[in-house]
Amino acid sequence: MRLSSFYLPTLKETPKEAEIVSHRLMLRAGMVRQMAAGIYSWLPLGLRVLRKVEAIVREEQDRAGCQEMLMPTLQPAELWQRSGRYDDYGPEMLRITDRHGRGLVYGPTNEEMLTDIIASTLRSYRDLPKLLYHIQWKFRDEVRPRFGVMRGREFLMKDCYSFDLDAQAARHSYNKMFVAYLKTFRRMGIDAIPMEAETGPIGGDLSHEFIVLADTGESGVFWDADFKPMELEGIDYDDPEKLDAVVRGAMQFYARTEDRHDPAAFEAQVPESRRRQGRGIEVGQVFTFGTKYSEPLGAKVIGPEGEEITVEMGSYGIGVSRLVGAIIEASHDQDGIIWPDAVAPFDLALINLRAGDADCDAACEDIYAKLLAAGVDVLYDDRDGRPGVKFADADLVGLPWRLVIGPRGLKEGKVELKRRDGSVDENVTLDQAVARLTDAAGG
Ligand code: P5A
Repeated sequence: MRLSSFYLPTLKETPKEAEIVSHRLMLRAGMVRQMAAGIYSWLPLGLRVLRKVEAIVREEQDRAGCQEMLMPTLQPAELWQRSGRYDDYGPEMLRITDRHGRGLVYGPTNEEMLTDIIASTLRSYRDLPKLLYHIQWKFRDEVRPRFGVMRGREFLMKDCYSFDLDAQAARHSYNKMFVAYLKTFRRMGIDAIPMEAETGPIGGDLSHEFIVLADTGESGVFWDADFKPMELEGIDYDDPEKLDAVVRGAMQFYARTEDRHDPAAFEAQVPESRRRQGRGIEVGQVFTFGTKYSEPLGAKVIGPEGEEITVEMGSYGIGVSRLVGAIIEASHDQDGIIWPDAVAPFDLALINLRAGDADCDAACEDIYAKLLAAGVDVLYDDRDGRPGVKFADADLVGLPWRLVIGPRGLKEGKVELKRRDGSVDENVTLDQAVARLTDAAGG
């Protein structure tokens, strides 16, 4: 993509309304624009990141044996009256009346809707288990939407729902999702700690939030500094014992959100030197809640002995749009974003230091074509502008690699290859640059 034609409305000024760094950087880098409180448009640069995050979430859901579907954003109010949540959900739920006077809600979550689908389609215990998910916009009329896409009113969520025959099978589904979440967040280059959490309006008795530690996070959290990231390679989702061991391994460390915090247990389990208290961003939450929805909505199957069995359920959410902000909170410096490779909007910023100079233009055009052909996603700064502006924009946008081509280096056949995180800073030949970048892009 040529920067001269790419729609990238960057801002020089720091927007006043943005209280935290990820929100400031997303606005300044031209990723999003606010349309109303907590409601955003995603501009091309932001959308590229959102789509990458979404793709990783989707791949890991599929690997864990979940099947993707798509439910609508608008739901009949009647479904929520049947589950009893129509009144319980309160003013957070946006209620709409259509031209025929029928009640609709803009879905804040989909337990009712999918349970209703299952109730009217599954007949036999042989149809279970089922793990179904979708990635769809949700609406929650938050009292105080803030921090940009972190606490939006309209936001993109991946929500998965499990349907099992008994509590043990439901626990296996919960464990599958727990491990899939650890893998998902790790692939995005962030550490998310699973913490015991309250179940809130979703309900049930067992729940974990996946927390990225950050001072700007909205959740107060307590954890054991010895918490170790788990080994996740080669885990077979069909091996219940192995999965259970991973989940138990994670749960043996004290890690809880403040609603669940138990000071006495914290002191008993964790030596003082390892006790940590701080703040974090909740990027996902998993729940298991038995028959809370299947009972009132009639999701039953016929068991092996011909008896009726109400299915056991769980639900599992990831804040897809929130993750974009959370990743920036976890990875930036004073000059801008530092994208982890897996979610970067492009792989490389190619900077032509003297656009209009015949040699610089020729070298840039040549390497741009070669890199694109090798599968490297390049944002080529071909604008006619000062080097300082180009460097500042490249730092702000934060692509993992930067290749600078200028008249002086070119005379010696050299270009400058850098990593945004500072781990590489070398003068190399054009051919070496192509080889290195092709390698890094997995080509
Ligand atoms: C689980 C899936 C649920 O709604 N039902 C379906 C369950 N869980 S949850 O914890 O309430 O939400 C799941 C994740 O969505 C993100 N999230 C938000 N992101 C941005 N703005 C918001 N206002 C917002 N509310 C929730 C969080 O990442 C949460 O973990």
